[in-house]
Amino acid sequence: MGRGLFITLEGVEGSGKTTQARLLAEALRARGRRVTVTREPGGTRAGEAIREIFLDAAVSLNVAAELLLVLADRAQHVSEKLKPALDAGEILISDRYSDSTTAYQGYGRGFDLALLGELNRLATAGMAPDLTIVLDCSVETGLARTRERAKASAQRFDRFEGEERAFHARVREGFLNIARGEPGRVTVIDSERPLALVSGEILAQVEELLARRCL
Ligand code: T5A
Repeated sequence: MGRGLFITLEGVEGSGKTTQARLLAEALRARGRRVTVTREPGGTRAGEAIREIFLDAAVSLNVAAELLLVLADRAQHVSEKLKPALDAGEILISDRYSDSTTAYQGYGRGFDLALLGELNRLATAGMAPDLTIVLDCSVETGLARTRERAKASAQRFDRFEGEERAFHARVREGFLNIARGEPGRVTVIDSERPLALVSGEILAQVEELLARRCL
């Protein structure tokens, strides 16, 4: 069994990650590929339990506690789900991964980036994505989309959706900085545009990588 391909989708709230993860998986499956779609926080039983606490705005968490919770989620996710899927030769699509921690807990909350990098390496056991797509849209567009959805389903804001605009702006800048620092792994795609245009560009990137890797 060969190694598969690990793709992560990143970006601010409402940038379209969940929708694009689903569309990408459908397109790849239609081409006969074996695909696993997963998410962080979550993706395992432990991870879904952690997600409940992590997102609950009514639960008080300081920055270190918030960081360590999401890293615990990641450590379990890597060993229980991500690594087995990759070892089985699948295409693995994760809706958020380690760049979200750098962007949210690092750039957003101000946690020391060097120490955060070390802790992320511990949690990932060194497993880095082959391709990361940052779906980039303005904070206003992203939050308007999530607010619209929350209104339609009568949901309350989670810990992050309720944060001030400046926090989300730092998170967005964080993702763009990560992309500037690792252009070989990270591609930024403008997700203000219609869904079909965005999904077409993502699929083209993935197909190009599959061809380059002879997969
Ligand atoms: N977090 C996570 C951290 O702080 N640190 C970490 O290390 C990790 C892993 C996760 C939260 O946890 C934080 C970040 C997050 O705040 P979540 O519920 O998983 O919480 O939240 P998000 O990942 O932000 O997911 P969202 O569902 O809010 O946003 P998505 O997935 O980016 O957007 P999506 O696809 O659900 O789309 C939102 C709406 O917009 C529409 C969709 O149809 C949908 O209604 N839409 C578009 N409309 C028009 N044009 C387009 N191009 C559109 N794309 C999507």
